[in-house]
Amino acid sequence: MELSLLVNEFNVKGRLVTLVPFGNGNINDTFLAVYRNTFTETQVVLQRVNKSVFPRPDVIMRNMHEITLHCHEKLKQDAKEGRDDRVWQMPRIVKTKGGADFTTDENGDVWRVITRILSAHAFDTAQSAEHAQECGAALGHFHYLVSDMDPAKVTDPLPGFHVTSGYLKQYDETLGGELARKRLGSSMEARRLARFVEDRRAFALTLEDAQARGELKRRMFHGDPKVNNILIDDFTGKGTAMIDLDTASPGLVQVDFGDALRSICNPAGEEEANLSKVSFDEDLCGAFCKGYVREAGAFLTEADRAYLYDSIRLLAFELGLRFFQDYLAGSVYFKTQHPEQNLNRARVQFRLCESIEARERSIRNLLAGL
Ligand code: GN1
Ligand code: MG
Repeated sequence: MELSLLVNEFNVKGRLVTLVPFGNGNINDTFLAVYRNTFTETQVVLQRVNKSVFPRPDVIMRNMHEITLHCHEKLKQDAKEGRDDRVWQMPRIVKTKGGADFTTDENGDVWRVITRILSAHAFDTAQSAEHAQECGAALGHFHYLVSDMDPAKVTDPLPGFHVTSGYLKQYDETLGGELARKRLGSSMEARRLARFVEDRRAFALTLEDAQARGELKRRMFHGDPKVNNILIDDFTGKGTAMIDLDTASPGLVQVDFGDALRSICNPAGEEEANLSKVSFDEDLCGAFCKGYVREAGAFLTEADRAYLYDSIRLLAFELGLRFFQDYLAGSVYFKTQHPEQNLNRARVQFRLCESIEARERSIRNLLAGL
């Protein structure tokens, strides 16, 4: 179906004048739709939920419905009480003209429309310590928003997501395939990355083991709090919203913390080709933590704090492993623009992981002061 016909199934006022690709997501396809009338315009975001990644796109939408319902109620209440120094935002679902949360096209693909937060942008890399601090505040505020949500209202959107042992298993299965053997056989760099994985197998289970021992408990988390899922107000430079709620579900807040930091503290970004530019920036880490603790410090237990360093190291490792496995499997999960892209993304995350390991003592000191 033509995209313009599809977006017009949703209830947006005005006439559609622009429909263009939008954002840099690795999973879903995203478009910006601009509607105009004589006096003003409305901008919305149209997305196709990737059904080869998310087995149940309808579940994704039901979760989004529940999470936004909960958070919008809380935001309204907080605004009434004048609790915050800003207007925290969260996009809402735009319904179809028939009142549904999404529509399905002739290929069985699920499409949704959400409101666009205006006068705000996300960045692919941290721009400054102030930016990192605002990212911390935005994630902390998100954790505060979902902290009293009933996790039973949310269904696991992506079974196995952030279960590192599962990614290792998948990696091992991929290694047995013909394509993987060919790619490893012809590239010294790929073999180096394979050794990198082998050296960290035991460490990879740290968070899972802590959870099994009952030291860490699951609660609502975001699941994908990388820097370009955090919107910053163009005028004030303050964090205003966390976007991309597809993976929000019960999980470990440490995973969010680690994922946000592996993203924010690597100013070279996930696509850097020159590995010598990739390293973990402790000043950005300190700034992020300051913002996070201001909004959510009260939620962190002693046990939570004990695993913060490991989670930063682990999430860089885990994402590197996921990129590497996908490269060896023929890049079927993460979208790519060129054939070696997932290999390079893996190199970047593993280099970042090494940099985190080299700074262990000082990162631990920094985190101990939170
Ligand atoms: C994917 O959709 P996007 O680009 O925000 C991925 C994350 C990775 C990220 C790395 C559902 O996120 O887990 O950290 O790429 N999301 C999923 O850029 O796998
Ligand atoms: Mg995503």
